[in-house]
Amino acid sequence: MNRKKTLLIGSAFAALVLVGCGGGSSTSASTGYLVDAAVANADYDCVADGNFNKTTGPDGSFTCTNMSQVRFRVGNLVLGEIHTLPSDKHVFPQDLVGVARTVNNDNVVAMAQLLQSLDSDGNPENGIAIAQESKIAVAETERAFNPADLTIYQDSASVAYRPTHVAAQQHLTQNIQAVANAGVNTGTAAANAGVNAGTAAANAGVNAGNAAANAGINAGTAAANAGVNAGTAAANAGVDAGNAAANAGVNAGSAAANAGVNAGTAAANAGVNAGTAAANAGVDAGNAAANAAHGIVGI
Ligand SMILES: [Ca+2]
Repeated sequence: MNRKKTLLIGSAFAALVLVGCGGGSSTSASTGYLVDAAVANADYDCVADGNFNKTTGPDGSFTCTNMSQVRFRVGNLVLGEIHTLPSDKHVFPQDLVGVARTVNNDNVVAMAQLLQSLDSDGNPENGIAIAQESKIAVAETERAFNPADLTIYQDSASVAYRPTHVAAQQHLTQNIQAVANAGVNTGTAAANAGVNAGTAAANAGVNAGNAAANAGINAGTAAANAGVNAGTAAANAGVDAGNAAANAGVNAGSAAANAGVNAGTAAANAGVNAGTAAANAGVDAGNAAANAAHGIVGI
């Protein structure tokens, strides 16, 4: 490969600095993962970004701003390209070959066999880490991966572990299923979280509504009670005033009646006295006349 590595690495560094400075939403980087199991220290080129000679992280991660053309390599051996980042952000050999994940054709399985055999500890179950010397040895000049040349690549890289077609296919299928399950679990957890948040918001709304209704009821009750109290006080005041007026009338009437009775009694007494005096005078006059007829003069 005749890439100008120093210049290109410098370009990649400048791009990272720009991303780190938050160079705008239209240029934000995306991260995907190169997998059979996670493939660490593989090479990739963000072709659409113009950034080349990058290596995948320990988890197989790769980062480009524009995913419309990303090329994956093991040294000079080109595995393939993607032209969009899969929705689950994982790139399997099928994605590099350009077939469905359900397809395990010879090209796909041979690529899985190569990646698994390049694992530095010969145990793809714990991830695939490609040693630097294996990358350099696997192909001296740039070429496209050819499933017919699998043994040549393995011999060039002096690999110790060479999984069979069946074993490599099983390992690959298991990891595809694991990624799919992780996606389902993530989706379910997100859905549950959404439901819980919605329920909590609904409950909060109901509680707020109940509190407002109770506050309204309390205010209404307090106003009603205040009205009743005021009415009762006014009624009591009216009753008191009425009672006082009635009592005053009764007292006045009683006084007037008593005065009439007294006056009548006095007048009657005066009549009686006058009658008595007149009667007495008549008696006296009669006595005097009788006495005179009997020759009694005075007493
Ligand atoms: Ca390993």
